[in-house]
Amino acid sequence: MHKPSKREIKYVPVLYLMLVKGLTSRLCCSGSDSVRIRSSRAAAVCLLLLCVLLLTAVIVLYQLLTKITSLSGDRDWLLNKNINLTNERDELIAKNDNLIKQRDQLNQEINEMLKSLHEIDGWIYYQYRFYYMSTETKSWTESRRYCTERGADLIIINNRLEQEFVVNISGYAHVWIGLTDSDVEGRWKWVDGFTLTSGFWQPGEPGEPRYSAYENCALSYTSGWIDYSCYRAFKWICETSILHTALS
Ligand SMILES: *[C@@H]1O[C@H](CO)[C@@H](O)[C@H](O)[C@H]1NC(C)=O
Ligand SMILES: *[C@@H]1O[C@H](CO)[C@@H](O)[C@H](O)[C@H]1NC(C)=O
Ligand SMILES: [Ca+2]
Repeated sequence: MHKPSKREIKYVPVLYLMLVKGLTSRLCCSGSDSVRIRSSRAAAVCLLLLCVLLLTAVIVLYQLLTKITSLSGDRDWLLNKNINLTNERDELIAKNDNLIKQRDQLNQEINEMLKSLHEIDGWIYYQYRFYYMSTETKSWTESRRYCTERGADLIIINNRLEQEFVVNISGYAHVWIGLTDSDVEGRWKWVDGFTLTSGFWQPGEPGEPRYSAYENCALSYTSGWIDYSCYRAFKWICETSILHTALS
């Protein structure tokens, strides 16, 4: 398993030489007293033991060296890999930044295109929808017809922000919105058929029950919604999605 290194091999003859020297010294001086023989024998045993120890140490050291070499190789590979991965990550981050920039630019271009396209004929672009604020006044039904003939409908107010937008574009005018209870008295429905869940009625509205049979259409005003007679003439707001307008 373990191949002795050159260094180990080099030590072997030296050790043998020492051993032989010890033996011959014992042979040549066999005539001397037994104390000398015994001490030289003990020296030889010591030498042998040292030899074995030395050999073991060399083997252990060699194995450690091999292990260290292979570990440092692993470390170098991992360092290299880490550098490569860091580089890849930086590239990806840069690419992502670029894509985000491109996307934002495209979105901005689209928004500007849509705005410029529709501000021309009086349509206002807001939050991916188009709105038309009338200058004339009409009854609720006639107002609605104006919108539907243009691929839109009277506005459906979905949230507080849209209500705020309506107040902003209508100024201090009362405007018809797409809300009516003319089908079933007291059940307010949007023009898309959905029942009103929560609204922005002015306090005290929808009005008193004794008038309510005549007040079946909803107007929006700065202070909130009011139910009113559908036959009266007011300004109105149409709303449509991008798709509708693009197709019309
Ligand atoms: C690191 O990248 C270099 C050059 O792209 C490649 O030669 C090397 O094998 C890679 N190293 C690792 C550990 O993936
Ligand atoms: C309405 O107008 C106000 C004041 O100009 C503005 O701060 C607000 O953002 C607008 N709201 C909407 C929904 O357009
Ligand atoms: Ca809406």
